[in-house]
Amino acid sequence: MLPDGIPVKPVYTAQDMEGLEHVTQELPGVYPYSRGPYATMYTARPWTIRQYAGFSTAEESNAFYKKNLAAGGMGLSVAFDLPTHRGYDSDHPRVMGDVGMAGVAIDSVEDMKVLFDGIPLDRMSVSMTMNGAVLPIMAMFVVAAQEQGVAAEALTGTIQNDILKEFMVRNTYIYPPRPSMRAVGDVMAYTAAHMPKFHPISISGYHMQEAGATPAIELAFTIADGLEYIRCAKAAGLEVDQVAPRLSFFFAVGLNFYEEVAKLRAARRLWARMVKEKFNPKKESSLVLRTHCQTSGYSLTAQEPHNNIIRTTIEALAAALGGTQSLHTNSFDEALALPTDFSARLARNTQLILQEETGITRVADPWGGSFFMESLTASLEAAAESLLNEVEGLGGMTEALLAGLPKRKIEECAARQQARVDSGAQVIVGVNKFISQATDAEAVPVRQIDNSAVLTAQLARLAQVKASRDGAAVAAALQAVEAAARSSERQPNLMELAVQAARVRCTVGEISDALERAWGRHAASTAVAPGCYVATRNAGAAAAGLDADVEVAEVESAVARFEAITGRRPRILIAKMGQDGHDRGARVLASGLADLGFDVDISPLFQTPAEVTLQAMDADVHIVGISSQAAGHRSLVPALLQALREAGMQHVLVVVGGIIPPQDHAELYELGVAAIYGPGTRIPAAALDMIQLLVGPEALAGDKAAAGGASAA
Ligand code: MLC
Ligand code: 5AD
Repeated sequence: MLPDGIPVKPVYTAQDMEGLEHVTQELPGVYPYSRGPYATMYTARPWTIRQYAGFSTAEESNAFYKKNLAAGGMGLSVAFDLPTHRGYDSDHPRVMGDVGMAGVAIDSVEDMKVLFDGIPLDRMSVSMTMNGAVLPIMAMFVVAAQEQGVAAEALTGTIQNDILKEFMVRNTYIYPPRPSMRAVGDVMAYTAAHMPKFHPISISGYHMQEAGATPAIELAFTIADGLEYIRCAKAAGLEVDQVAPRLSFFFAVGLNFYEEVAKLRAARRLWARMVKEKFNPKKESSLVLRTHCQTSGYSLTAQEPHNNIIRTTIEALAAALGGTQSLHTNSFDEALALPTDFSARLARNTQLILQEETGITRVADPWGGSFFMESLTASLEAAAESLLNEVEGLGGMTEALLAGLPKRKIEECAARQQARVDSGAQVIVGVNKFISQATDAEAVPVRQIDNSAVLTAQLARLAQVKASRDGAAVAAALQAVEAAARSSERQPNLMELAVQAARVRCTVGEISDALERAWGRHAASTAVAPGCYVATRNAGAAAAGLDADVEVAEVESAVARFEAITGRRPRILIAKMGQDGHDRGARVLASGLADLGFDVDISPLFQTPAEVTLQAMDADVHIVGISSQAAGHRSLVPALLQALREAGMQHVLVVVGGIIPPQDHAELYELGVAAIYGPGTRIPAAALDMIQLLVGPEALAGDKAAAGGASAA
């Protein structure tokens, strides 16, 4: 049985093709494109090796890009830092810990020019992963190119500009959904008018799978998003044929090999059918789904990190056999830190070896006509279509989002998946089976970013930009952006105004603030999906003939004993600090611990240490659990410990989870962190460990030692 409930049989025959006879007639490059968007596929041109990268300053990222291109990379893909994503300049007090950490810091056109210095933008296609601050960043790209002598018309590439999935899973939104969709539409209208070779959106399922979605759910919600963006383009005044040929997609490719191949085949067919049915375009190219893929970050482990090279290779093969147009392969040190030069080279070479040494590029859609693959493709398509219809029935994805449907479905999947991994029903080699005593993780050197040096460099350039620009022109440009955002007319186009603002050296923060004055900032709900974790564990136990899951029962009795000793159940505040919006871990932990009997509070996203301290005091918690996925822990955790001490809350147990390189553990423990729970930690093990840290071993007395133990997990 696949995670989507699709059964898999040991053998497939011609009987499984009943009702599917028509698909045996399909050809690559021909409607409905299941077999690929191009007739010749990789026989004419292999997929683009496009490695997502960015860190520190524009200078350092530029040097990294040039090295990558010289060594076989075929396109660029920019990772911006979190302050930039969220519309803050590097000097904003909320973001100091995040500048340059998870991507490159960009404050103005001057940074953008350095980022692309010496890179021929008329020939090199550039992907920019930007959603929240899409208007200023896209505008700065256009202006930087113009000032390097390349007209907007000549630019090739892709801007992610997919805000719907930000509200679902990725969390780098700034404004509420409806005005955010207006910005998306204005970018599409601008590129349709001025940048005919550019893809104005990358409709992304990737982050849904990373957040827990099964392949069918990823497929359904991504196609539903795509339909919504065509409606959004129409609202911005475009015809379907002016936008659909340049829409682009982005999927995750995880380790479920057959299902991932089938997903890409089903995606093309479902999209072609839906667009034809709902919008009836005249151009054939409006029906063709072209996609980028990225191997799954979630599938990679901190334990025995070199195993990740193998996982990524298998995922990359699935993406290629599924017919992707462009691919990023993750680096093996993914679960520890950002890629080093060495790990990035291996990741890129994985694709070069697939393209140059294996011969897989010689045949278009080699799976075509396979009894199993065609049947699986049809099953996935049907599963996705039924969920897609549910979304359409609610009035499309914006309405479904506001009703909370997609987020809830994805979080339920994530909790169930965690329960299956924790119980061992889903095997992860080196994590819950074949655990090695080797200490490879400690031996892997990781990229450390000197945040204070990046910050100093950014502040200096910002000051220089602000000192040398025309203050009146800046004020007028920002005023125009704000006035247009406030107006209910859709003219002038916000991208046109953002370009003018970028040209006179308004910063990312200033343009974003002008929009925020008109639109406000979005705050997400903190409610989590309860019940799935323990229900899945107990269902697994029942299938094995047991009354209940033994480990779950063990934690529940430890919680009861804790309550008998202290008069309260263990209460934890799970908090996210800085601009790191990766909240799958935090939310799964919250729902799992709540199922196990803890009292759980969850902080809003993007908190400062002082805000977390206040919430911890208000809720009078025993534990603060910090989840950090974007390298902010080195500055934010010490600041939190300090703030707790100053508030007289030093008795509170502080535990940290997420992506914490082993090199940083000693320092965090020395500062007073009680425990670090890395990727792969089983929730019951962490629960027992925290109870024991709070009241000593007596709360666990009578139970056998916690299976696994948190530190080994
Ligand atoms: C290619 N071409 C062919 C062909 N193969 N023509 C005929 N026959 C064939 N067999 C032509 C295409 O038509 C096109 O020309 C040109 O060659 C380039 O091919 P492509 O297939 O369009 O590839 P590419 O330019 O690489 O574009 C791929 C894409 C694009 C359409 C998927 O949107 C893209 O590159 N996306 C990348 C997105 C990305 O990197 N995102 C990172 C997210 S990371 P023409 O003339 O038609 O253009 C992230 C992580 C996080 O999100 O959360 O932070
Ligand atoms: N450089 C390289 N890869 C990155 N990723 C995220 N940020 C960067 C970066 N700055 C990758 C990781 C992550 C996925 C979302 O993108 O693989 O899992």
